[in-house]
Amino acid sequence: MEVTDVLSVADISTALKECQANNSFNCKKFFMTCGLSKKSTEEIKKVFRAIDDDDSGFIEEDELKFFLQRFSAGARVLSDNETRSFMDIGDKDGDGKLGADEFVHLVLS
Ligand SMILES: [Ca+2]
Repeated sequence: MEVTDVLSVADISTALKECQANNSFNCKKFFMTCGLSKKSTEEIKKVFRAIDDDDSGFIEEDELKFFLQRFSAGARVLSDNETRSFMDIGDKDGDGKLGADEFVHLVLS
């Protein structure tokens, strides 16, 4: 499964350009621009599984760091601050990782 099965390459490229500068990543803006926030729960879960590289059922902080590279191999790595604030916004139950339902909620909220 590739994220491009769900999202268009052009929309992904626009979303990546918006957060090219260091520390400019905003997950809400990214989900909006890449088109993910308009997708169905099932499609969002497909993207979740693409980001959950080790198939643990959760996106951990070390996977979140490479979030942008799941969309395009040449994209940058998120900074520690960006990774932490992304996790803080999405991790509703405070277990330090993102579950599929937390991810869907974050994308659609
Ligand atoms: Ca994982």
